[in-house]
Amino acid sequence: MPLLEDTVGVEDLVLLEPLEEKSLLENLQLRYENKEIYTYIGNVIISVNPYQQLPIYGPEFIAKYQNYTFYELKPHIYALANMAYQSLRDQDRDQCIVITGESGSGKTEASKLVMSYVAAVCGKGEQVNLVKEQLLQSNPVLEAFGNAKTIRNNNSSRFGKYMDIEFDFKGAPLGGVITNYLLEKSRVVKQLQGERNFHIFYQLLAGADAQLLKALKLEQDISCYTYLNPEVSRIGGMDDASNFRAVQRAMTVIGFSEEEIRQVLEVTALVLKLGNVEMTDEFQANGIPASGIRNGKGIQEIGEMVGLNSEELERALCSRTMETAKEKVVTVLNVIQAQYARDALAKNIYNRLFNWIVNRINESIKVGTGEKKKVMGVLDIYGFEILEDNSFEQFVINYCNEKLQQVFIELTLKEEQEEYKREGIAWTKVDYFDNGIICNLIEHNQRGILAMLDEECLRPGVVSDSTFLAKLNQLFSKHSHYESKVTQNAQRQYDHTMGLSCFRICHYAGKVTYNVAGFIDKNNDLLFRDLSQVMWKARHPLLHSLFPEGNPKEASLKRPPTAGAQFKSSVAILMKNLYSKNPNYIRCIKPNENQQRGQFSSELVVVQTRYLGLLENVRVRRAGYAFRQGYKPFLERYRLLSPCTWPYWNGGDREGVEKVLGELSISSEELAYGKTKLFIKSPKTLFYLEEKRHLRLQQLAILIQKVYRGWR
Ligand code: AOV
Ligand code: MG
Repeated sequence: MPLLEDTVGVEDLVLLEPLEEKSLLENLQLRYENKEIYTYIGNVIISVNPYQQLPIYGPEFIAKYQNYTFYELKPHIYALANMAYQSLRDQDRDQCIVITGESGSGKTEASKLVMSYVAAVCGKGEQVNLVKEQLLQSNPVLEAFGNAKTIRNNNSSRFGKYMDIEFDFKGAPLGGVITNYLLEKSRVVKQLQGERNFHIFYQLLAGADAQLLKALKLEQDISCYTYLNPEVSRIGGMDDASNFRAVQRAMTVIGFSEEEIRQVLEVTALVLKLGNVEMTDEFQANGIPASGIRNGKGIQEIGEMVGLNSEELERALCSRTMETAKEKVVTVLNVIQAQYARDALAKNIYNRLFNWIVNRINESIKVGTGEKKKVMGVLDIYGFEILEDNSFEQFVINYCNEKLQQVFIELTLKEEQEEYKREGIAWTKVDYFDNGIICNLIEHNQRGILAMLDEECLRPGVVSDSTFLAKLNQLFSKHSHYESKVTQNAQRQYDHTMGLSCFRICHYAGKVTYNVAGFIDKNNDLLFRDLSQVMWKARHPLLHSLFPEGNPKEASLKRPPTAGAQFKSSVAILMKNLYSKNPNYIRCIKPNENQQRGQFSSELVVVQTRYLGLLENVRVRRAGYAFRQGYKPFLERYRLLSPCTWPYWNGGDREGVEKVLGELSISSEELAYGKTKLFIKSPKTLFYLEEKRHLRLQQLAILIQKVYRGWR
């Protein structure tokens, strides 16, 4: 057994001596430098991004991990996937796999490794294989439309994703459901220096043949499009053209028809072309600034492609109709406003297209109701973000992470303590920081920041980002996790890093300063009705279906929920979902900022280990017991170690376990007998038991051979 041989550092941080931040980092670094990227804290797995292909994946390794239990082999994501899958299949416990970490730490790769492991070990047969293939092929499609190159990660997911994979009672996959969270749609119209738009745009231009380009009325040259940053067109190691073909193939496998694929590409092309619609004020009338469209060719082509009257489209882009119960007033927009309307439309179309794709995939992979299902959820969601300039997006992303931390605390730490209590085992209390207070600051129904933002968005009269900020300052001046210039001045703190239009939240992971500029607008997330109405009129079936509220008959004066409110309710559903399952954690760490193999920056890693709460996690785990198991399965596994319990045992499970362990040299401090479970303090003891069992199995095998030969 490869156990404990060629171990680099400690494989489970529970075994770390002395236990402190420095030794924890050194251990991770030592292991990383020896290409050991996985390390445990009990059943939590830490994964440090190797930025290179390591020869530790694939069928051979899958087969290996399939046949051993968690602690028997080197730490590996496969071991975690195996544990989760087996307990789903054999113990009927729904599982979730929560993957967190900052941008570029390896979450998406980890989620794909989990999925491919599960696909490899679960069920066989033609139908099952199709389901597996569809589930796996959803990845390239979602990545094409939802991922982009950022400064931090060449393949950064710009949306959050939760996927429930559903299994039948035997553990064969039936299908799944994907939920997506908050696509970063601002990227459609503008990218930071060194970043790209969503992959699909480049894939389409690089991969489409001349005929398709012609049909979509596209030029191949990236510099033709204002929505595409010309400075980065290619990414090293990424072949846009061949990825385009892969995406089309994947869509076909999932079940998109040829017609649907064409329509998706048409809408994608439409977004690109919309960016080139140039606004001008040469249409200024009577001295009032008014906009119009300079080069009519682009809008003409858009009109032809999606079956729209281009004059109507132009009108919708350049003017706004205000409707009251009695009358309609049309105002012309100035150039800035018209550009804003155009960009809002592009972002909206793309965002809706993305949601449509997710729904379409779900339609293909969803499982009929009625069947009893076992579920494994995989969550790959944006990690905590502290950027130089933090806005509404960072605010909601960090809120989500705050909630996930709460699940982590509740489920891992609290549950740990409570289990000891339930089992009647003595427990020394470990203090930990409960971030409930921060969650509350953000999400409280009447008095939370999101509620205040909604209130400001809905309040009649003059509202702005600064009236919103003033409200927060007033309400939270004494809150221990809230700061702003105003509250600082009141306390005579002079902090030059804090701008006047900012507030700061002391998150569990660190302080983040948010600039309120744009909060109201982004939260409102309204599209002018003129635009939704004209989109609805398009003869293009897909585009038309994306704007149901454009139907004048359906048009209601009631406004849709704000972006913040929507996000909050989807996070609440997610939390409920996670709480109902048995959690498995993958904590991803990014070792350097350069996407380079072999580089381990302790300064960068320490920040992450802190906000992942790793040290605290180890402390709790150590204060208690690393391993626990019900008496019955434990006895089943180890009863062959004692002549009292092997081959026959008629007594109770717990007595049997006591008999087995009583004969081994294990210190009594290592063990605790709970009401229904046995607890073992350190993994070493478990290794020892496993080794004993392994030797005994070998002896038994030899014995059986002898008996067999004797018979012949
Ligand atoms: P993320 O999902 O955590 O970032 P990714 O999973 O996209 O990060 O990983 C970033 C890159 O690191 C990948 O494209 C790979 O090149 C490399 N990588 C990650 N894990 C592995 C691995 N196990 N083996 C080899 N290479 C790996 V973001 O989506 O930006 O938060 O929003
Ligand atoms: Mg990702």
